[in-house]
Amino acid sequence: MNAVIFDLDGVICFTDQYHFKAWKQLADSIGVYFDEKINDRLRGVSRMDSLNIILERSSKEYSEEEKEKMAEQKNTIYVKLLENMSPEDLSDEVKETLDELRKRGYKLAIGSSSKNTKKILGQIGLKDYFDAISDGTNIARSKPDPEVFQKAAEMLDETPESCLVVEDAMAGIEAACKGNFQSAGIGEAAKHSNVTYPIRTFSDLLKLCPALQ
Ligand code: B16
Ligand code: MG
Repeated sequence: MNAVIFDLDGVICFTDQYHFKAWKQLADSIGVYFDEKINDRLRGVSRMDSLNIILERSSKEYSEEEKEKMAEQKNTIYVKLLENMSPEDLSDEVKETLDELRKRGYKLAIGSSSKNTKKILGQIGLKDYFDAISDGTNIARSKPDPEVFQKAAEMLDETPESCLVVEDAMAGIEAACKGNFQSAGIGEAAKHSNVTYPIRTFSDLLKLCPALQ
């Protein structure tokens, strides 16, 4: 392994509560039921795919144009909530593990479905930290398609086989698997039947990644 590709939301930091608040506000405004359990299904899934999951509960059919508008409304609320994030939302464990992996010689990248990746990295003080950022702005297909990780590997000039993907979402482990990446699953993703390494906590990565020559 030469490189580690990290998912952002749920791995490096936690934006769940903001996604939830913003989707809830949108769902309430159109009278559609939405709860934490449905929110769990949105992990790692793109904005439009998330909206389609939420609208499964709606009796009304919406046009693509109306859906675009709703997704935009949700994003405006979400981006405003992201202003609450600061370097304090980056845990010491995550920062120290990242620094140690870099010291051990690994290239480090982000592979996130979020179109707000750069904004979030800026808020938590990691704006120029990673060697590559592949996110919702440079892909056509979202997880479980492997494209976001394939682009990250290309940016790093590495093959999928030489990269470890770190994910918290089932869709992310599926994507890693389809793309021939090794994977480390944290939280829910540790239970995926195809995960290469289930991990309990972020710093467990240090057990999987010895110093490179
Ligand atoms: P945005 P990740 C994902 O980020 C989130 O887990 C998912 O809930 C969200 O819908 C998606 O990003 C798109 O986010 O609306 O900001 O473009 O886990 O892939 O880092
Ligand atoms: Mg995630």
